[in-house]
Amino acid sequence: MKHLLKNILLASYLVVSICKIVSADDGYGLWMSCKKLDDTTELKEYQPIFSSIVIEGQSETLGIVREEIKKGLDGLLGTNLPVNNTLTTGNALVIGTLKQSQLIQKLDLSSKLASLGREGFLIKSTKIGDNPSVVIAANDDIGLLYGTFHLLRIMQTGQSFKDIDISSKPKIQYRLLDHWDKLDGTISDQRGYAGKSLWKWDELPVTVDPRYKDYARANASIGINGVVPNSVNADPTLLKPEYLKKVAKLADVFRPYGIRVFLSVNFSSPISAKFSHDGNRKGGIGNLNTSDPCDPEVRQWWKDKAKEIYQLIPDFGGFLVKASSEGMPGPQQEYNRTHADGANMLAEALAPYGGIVMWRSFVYNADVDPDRSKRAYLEFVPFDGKFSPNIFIQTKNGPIDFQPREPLNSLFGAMPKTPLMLELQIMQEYLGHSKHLVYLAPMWKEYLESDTHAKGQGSTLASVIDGSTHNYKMTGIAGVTNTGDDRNWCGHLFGQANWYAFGRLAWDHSLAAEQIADEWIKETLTRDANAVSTIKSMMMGSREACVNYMTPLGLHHIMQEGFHYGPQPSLDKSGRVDWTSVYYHRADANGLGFDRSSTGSNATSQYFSPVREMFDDVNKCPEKYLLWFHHVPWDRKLQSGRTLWDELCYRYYTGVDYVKEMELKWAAVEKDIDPEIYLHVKEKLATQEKDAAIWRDTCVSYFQKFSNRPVPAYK
Ligand code: GCW
Repeated sequence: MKHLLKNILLASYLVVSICKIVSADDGYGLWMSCKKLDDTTELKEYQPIFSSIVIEGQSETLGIVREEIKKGLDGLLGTNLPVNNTLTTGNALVIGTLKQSQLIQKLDLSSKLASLGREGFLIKSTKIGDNPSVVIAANDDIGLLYGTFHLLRIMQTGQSFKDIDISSKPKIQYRLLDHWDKLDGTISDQRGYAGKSLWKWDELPVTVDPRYKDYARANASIGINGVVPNSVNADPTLLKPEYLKKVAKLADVFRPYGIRVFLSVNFSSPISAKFSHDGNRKGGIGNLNTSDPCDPEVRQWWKDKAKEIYQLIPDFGGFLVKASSEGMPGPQQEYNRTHADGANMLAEALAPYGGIVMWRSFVYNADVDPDRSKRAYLEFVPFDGKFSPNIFIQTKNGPIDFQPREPLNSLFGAMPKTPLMLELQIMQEYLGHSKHLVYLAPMWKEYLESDTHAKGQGSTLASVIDGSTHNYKMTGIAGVTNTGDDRNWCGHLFGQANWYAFGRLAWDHSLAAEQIADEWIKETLTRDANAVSTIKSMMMGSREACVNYMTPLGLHHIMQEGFHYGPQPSLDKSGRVDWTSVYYHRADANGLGFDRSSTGSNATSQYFSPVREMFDDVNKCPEKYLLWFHHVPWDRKLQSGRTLWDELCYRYYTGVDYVKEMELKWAAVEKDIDPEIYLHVKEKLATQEKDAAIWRDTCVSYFQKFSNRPVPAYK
């Protein structure tokens, strides 16, 4: 009897556990799971509209459109819809291009489509015969795929199709994800916050991990159209013939999803291995003894390499280059040549095939200029107009390095003749890695909306990079990705929201951060209205909270060296000052902050008027950048009426309090969230609270030694 009872208990335990496994969500499906809509009003509207799907034409991309629309609609509506080549039943969803679809040709859409380019699409409710229908139309199959994903987004977010008439095309041409993945599967400088690299180079080209396709699919769903699979600290090995075959295999998987492959290249690649030193950083897979960009043999080497690549990958995108930066070789120190010499050589090799060069402006040099933030401007602005037309200068949003908050990089607006490509970081290198919930879209919007005043008011960063300010012939944006081989892709489930938001903003930078959050929550977590608004409220303030508990009021770069996670406001063990926290915050008995005004390093002079004067004047400088541009006395009164010291403490405390509030809010939505995801996020938030408090306590007690004032009580 006892035995029987034990067996029954064991059996029921197993059933419960299996159910849990089946129902639990491990986050792999991202924002694309298309679970059945449980809102009956929506189902009532959607079901009759979509009684069949009609797709005319054939191509690999159209095959994906068929697969996605069927899976998506069946999932959302709980149906098993037929996908036909011709219209047979009444109300249908018709998907096609002008070229391949007779139904679309009859609808008089050509003038609308004419302005949508290759990637744009329209979604419109219309009548075919007497039957109300919805159409997705585009000029090219890739536009149809983007339109398909957008239609599913409309349904997942519960919008109506009544009189729907949407035209959409990307505002930016090159929308790339940059990986910092190394060939051994680790991520450069231990930045693998979501596990190891997705790319299994040792298995390619024979075995193709099915995950590559899922990755491409996720990217296509948000409009990403290019991928750099390897780190900017580039290993030249990837340019060897056997590796190029592996890259070609990846390109084959990505192509039907509208994604082109680009490669990070090492400037010293043409040098023979026997001349290389310092491991991979200094290069060498060629047979030359130089990589001087003005040497005819070096130029020929790159031309031959480009030819070899294009034979394998006809739509290859081009090269990304980190040159003369952080130990990477380049034209400058080694050969006394310029950035333009280096970039133009590579551009010349790629130009015959339509390839581009993305030459990074991330340079700093302690010997030449004691204020690192000024370096890129000084090195690049003099060469405006000297770069070949197929070159982008790829520039980080801020002048230093992906800090929780920086002012805009002064290069934007200052190179009217050279297309600047914006580099953002999705991976939260300085914003709590994959341990902290920090929604980055509000930060990216802050930059995109920053006004450079390059051509008067309204010359925002967005208008610089989308080409409207200076009529750039090419436009681009890149995001350093946060993806890895963790089951949920990003380590933190909410890291997915940043990947999603990057793609959405790359397509349309005018979207509001809040709208993107709204979409992502409904697609990924829950459609319950209260829960959606609670989660949105957690996300929207999370970046400001992170700024507050790490680096409030314009402080920056006071994290641990190397690992870039916890705080380290003091000198490191070596006692070195250059480029350590002490160099950046400059705390002393008088006050805090780096004087970059005209009385200090004069970095403010790199901005256009009136931004320059605003940053330069301590009375006008926005407080969020105060300690970035000024050394401010501890007792100076700020807008709140508090002194600098009190305000600093206040910010550190409110930052941590926000994390506590997020924990309470998350607990309040438990019933609306998948249990596995709920627990995962709950644990992450607990870590975030603990580590945010470490930031606060470390920084407040460190700065107190200089301010010599008591920590005020706020509660
Ligand atoms: O942010 C710094 C990182 C390095 C990175 C470098 C860069 C890949 O700490 O890990 O190198 O920037 O952007 O090149």
